[in-house]
Amino acid sequence: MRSSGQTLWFGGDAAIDRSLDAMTDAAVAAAWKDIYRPPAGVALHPAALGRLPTRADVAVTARALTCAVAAGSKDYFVAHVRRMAHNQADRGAAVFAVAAVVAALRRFYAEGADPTVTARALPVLDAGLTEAERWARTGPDADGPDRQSSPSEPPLPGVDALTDALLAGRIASCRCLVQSALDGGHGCLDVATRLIQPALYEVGDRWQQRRITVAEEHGATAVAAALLAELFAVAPRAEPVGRTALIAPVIGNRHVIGPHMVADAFELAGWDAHFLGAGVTEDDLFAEIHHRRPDLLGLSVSLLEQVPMLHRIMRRVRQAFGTASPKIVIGGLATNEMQPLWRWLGADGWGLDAIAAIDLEKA
Ligand code: B12
Repeated sequence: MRSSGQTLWFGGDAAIDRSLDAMTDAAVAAAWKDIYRPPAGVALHPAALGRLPTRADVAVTARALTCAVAAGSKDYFVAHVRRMAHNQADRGAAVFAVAAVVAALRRFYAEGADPTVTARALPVLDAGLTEAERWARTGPDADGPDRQSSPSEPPLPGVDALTDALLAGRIASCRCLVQSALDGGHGCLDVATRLIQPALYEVGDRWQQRRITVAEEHGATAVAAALLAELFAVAPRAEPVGRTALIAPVIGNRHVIGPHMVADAFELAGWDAHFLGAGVTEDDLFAEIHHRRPDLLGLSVSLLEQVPMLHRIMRRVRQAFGTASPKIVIGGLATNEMQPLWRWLGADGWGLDAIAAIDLEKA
């Protein structure tokens, strides 16, 4: 894991946050126009177009900038730029595209923004631009993004066999593999995190490498969800601890198995745990927090582009509840691939997986 000092240089100012939020759409439109404005009389060659950034790249980076400024963390924006450059390299696109996006955003904020916003945004953009230009000169470095996608404990034997059985939709074989791990003395949480989770990661890798179809991936996921439901239904529960946890994927995150597993882990540990599925609106999430008044709010992000929404919810919760705010713990693949993120965003904790999430609360 890369270590990086936390850079917090302003304490959060709601008015500036609002101006920044309001400017994001204008920044995307201006930066997009800027990148695609060829010099007079020059038409962009179609081959160049495929290597240039997409509007989605611009929007994701503009939102990451807003989030970084609101969180007061240059480090988060630099890490975002690095991740974007890796993504560009992975999809065979030009790495200089990331520098082009950051430079276009910088021109917008330098020229168009109100002075207070400019003063906050430019140092963040400059740090990101330095990183993006370094990448454009040298190409991707070998170490890649922070990544620890395996569980906090080593995977159990049988991951490959389970992956194949999940993909073939053979639920009876899957049950046998789960049962033999349980018979081997492993608890339900261990089996979920160290057997079923790595099998799902393997499914994701095969899908990314186009070795399986989307339909196979969806089928495998459905079988895994059924296995997890069976597993947790019979798992022994600790005595009630009198604490409430509310666990939710952030708005826009459709990956629900991981946070559901975390909610189940809290339930087994004696918590009154509630899980909100995908598709919940921001208002519904807030209504649920008001209703349940949880001691702990666990938020899950799977993709890089979901991080700004995570931070927005964290800020809103703290503004709304002040000192009565629940403890906010974050997790999910995106946080595992950018491990200092929870500190940069000012969360109260982070868990690599369901086992680590529970340990965090025991500490
Ligand atoms: C199944 C799946 C889907 C399903 C999800 C269905 C469902 N019911 O959940 C569907 C089809 C919807 C889907 C969609 C997409 N997916 Co998808 N998906 C997966 C897959 C194969 C498995 C996800 C999973 O369940 N993992 C197992 C769980 C248990 O692991 P986990 O989520 O990491 O959770 C653990 C920890 O992270 C942690 N944790 C999680 N949340 C929290 C919260 C707290 C508070 C704490 C403390 C801890 C914690 O604890 C959990 C349990 O131990 C992954 C592969 C992978 N590596 O995960 C890809 C993957 C995540 N998907 C990916 C992509 C690209 C997408 C799409 C963009 C594809 C597309 N082009 O449409 C969309 C985006 C949808 C969206 N808006 O969110 C990529 C992400 C790449 C990246 N790093 O950015 C992956 C990694 C696949 C890959 N290898 O490329 N996906």
